[in-house]
Amino acid sequence: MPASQYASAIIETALAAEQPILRFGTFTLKSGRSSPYFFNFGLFNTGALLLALASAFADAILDAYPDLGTAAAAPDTPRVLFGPAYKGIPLVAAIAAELARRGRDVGYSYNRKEKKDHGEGGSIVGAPLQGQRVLIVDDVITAGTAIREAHKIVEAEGGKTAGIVEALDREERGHAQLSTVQEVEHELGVKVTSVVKMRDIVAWLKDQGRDSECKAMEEYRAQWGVN
Ligand code: OMP
Repeated sequence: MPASQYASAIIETALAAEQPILRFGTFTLKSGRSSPYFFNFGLFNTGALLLALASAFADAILDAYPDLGTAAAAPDTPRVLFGPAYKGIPLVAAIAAELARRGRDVGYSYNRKEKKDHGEGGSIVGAPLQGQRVLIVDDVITAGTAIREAHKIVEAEGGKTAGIVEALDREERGHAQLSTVQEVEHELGVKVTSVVKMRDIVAWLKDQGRDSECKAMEEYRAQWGVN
């Protein structure tokens, strides 16, 4: 499926939700930047919304790794999905279930935030990461703090980060001229795949003739975006 198709599907789902998941206005980000839009992935909070999100993720993942979960998967294709606590937990479970529905069975796991010193022990729940090639699942990468943390957890468990898939790439500058996503790709030596990019939102707004919102997005991109 073309990337633009699952990107606009998720944009439309986000705008149509009872509590709008994608909003236009003025929002202060974790980074302190003042943004004309905000995507709140915590609001994919019904079964139907979660399924729509998981399905768009599955589309993006299979686009990036067509052999994932097949018997013929290449040695460097990820084997396990990892969802960092807390937001990554329902997400990774739903994506794994959606991939299985499409005949692609892969392991999934997530971390506990609290250390457990009895019972099964350890901080990872689900498929073991030891010796595995791991695809980290996340919602938004802005400054990259959360994703670098998730990478450390994977490596500490003996896994190898083989890729990252995120719901939204805001395509914003990181520390210098590269975007945060490009910085993370260089630093960790892996590909970052996204379901929606900022440019998809701009294209969608243009398509709908929502000129003032489109203009605000373009201005923001001129200030914080990358070439
Ligand atoms: P980093 O850990 O700095 O990469 O920031 C990621 C976080 O940004 C997410 O987990 C959200 O809390 C937040 N965020 C969104 O969820 N949606 C947006 O559109 C923008 C942000 C943000 O604050 O930049």
